Amino acid sequence: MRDRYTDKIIPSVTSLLGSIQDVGRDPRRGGYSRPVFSTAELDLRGWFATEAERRGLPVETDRNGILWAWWGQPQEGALVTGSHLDSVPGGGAFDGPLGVASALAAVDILRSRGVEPRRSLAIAVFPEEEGSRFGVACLGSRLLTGEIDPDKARNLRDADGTTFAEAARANGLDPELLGRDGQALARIGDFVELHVEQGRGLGDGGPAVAVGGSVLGHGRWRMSITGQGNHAGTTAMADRADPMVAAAQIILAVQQAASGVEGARATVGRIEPVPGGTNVIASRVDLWLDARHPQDAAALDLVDTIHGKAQKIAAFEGCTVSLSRESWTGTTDFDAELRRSLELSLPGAPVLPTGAGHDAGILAGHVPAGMLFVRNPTGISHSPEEYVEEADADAGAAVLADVLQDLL
Ligand code: HGY
Ligand code: MN
Ligand code: MN
Repeated sequence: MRDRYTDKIIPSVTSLLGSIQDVGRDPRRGGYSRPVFSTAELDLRGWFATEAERRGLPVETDRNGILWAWWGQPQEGALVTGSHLDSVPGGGAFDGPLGVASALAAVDILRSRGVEPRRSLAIAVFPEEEGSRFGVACLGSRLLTGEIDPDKARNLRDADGTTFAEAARANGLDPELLGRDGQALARIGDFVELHVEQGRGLGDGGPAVAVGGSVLGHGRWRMSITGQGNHAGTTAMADRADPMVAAAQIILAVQQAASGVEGARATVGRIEPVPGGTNVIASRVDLWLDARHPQDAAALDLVDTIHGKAQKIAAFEGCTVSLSRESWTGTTDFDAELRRSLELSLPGAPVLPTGAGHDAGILAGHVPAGMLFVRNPTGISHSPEEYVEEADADAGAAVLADVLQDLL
């Protein structure tokens, strides 16, 4: 792409993303599966370090596994941009990597303009933003800010039973050092995350980039429904306490309860019968509820309603149900002053709320944080159909460069 001020050729965001397009492809689900510390995510970390060092930005990994690429000395009050590289199972190519690639392209653009930063600039890459492996979204930024207890984080387990402490140690971190990092936090004077839009707020035509206004409150709860495991062929229908039958009714109850609350969203996207045999009546079913609402109390009330319905359904089916909260972040407005600065850099750009959680949403409770969203013509995300046109991706990087230049 050509920079509009210098007319110099800059590696396009699309070409940067093209160099990782085969990393972590998921042949079964389609799209990408890049859980934290998997081979795929480690390859992406390597790609980022190579691209950053190629630009003269030394990369360091902090005690929470966050990558920091520095233009200038690490210092308090620096300007930080970046995003994440991990994905949901079968995710798209842009959720996370677009923000990282755009940050690298923005550095190229600023260099081509001869910008000499008056304060250091860093590109940060946060681990486990999706919470796909260890269950807690934005785990890296929650650790950095102290929003999760380090012991709870250390003991999180993935589907194979590996703890986050074990995975962290296997990847060169000292699990005992996980937790709030005041020095790293002090280095963030402002944080700006560019992200693919997850929705259609930008529509067609018009500006390709919007300013983030707020992040919808969002939480995750695990429900375990316990029944009586038995043989599928020798157990009469009247003699069953089948947790799968209870789960089916509970999932329907989730959809009905959320549909009745204006602005609410509730989803069961993951269900795991135990033991999970075709000819076996399950003994237990675990399912995960994702619930969100602009008003925190409404989200929590909705979960209470769902829990009450689940208990009645389970009892009717001769089962029991337990509910435990795995993560929660209330609705967060981005820093007003930083948002105004972003709006000044993007005259006429819409200001959009987002229903998706982001590291910027966690950081916003601790440092001035803001977001930019780049048009996704499908509006679809957490799916292989997530998309960004090349011209819009390059427009996003150019706007990010403008914003960083104004803030530098
Ligand atoms: O779940 C979310 O909203 C985010 O994509 N982690
Ligand atoms: Mn994301
Ligand atoms: Mn996501």
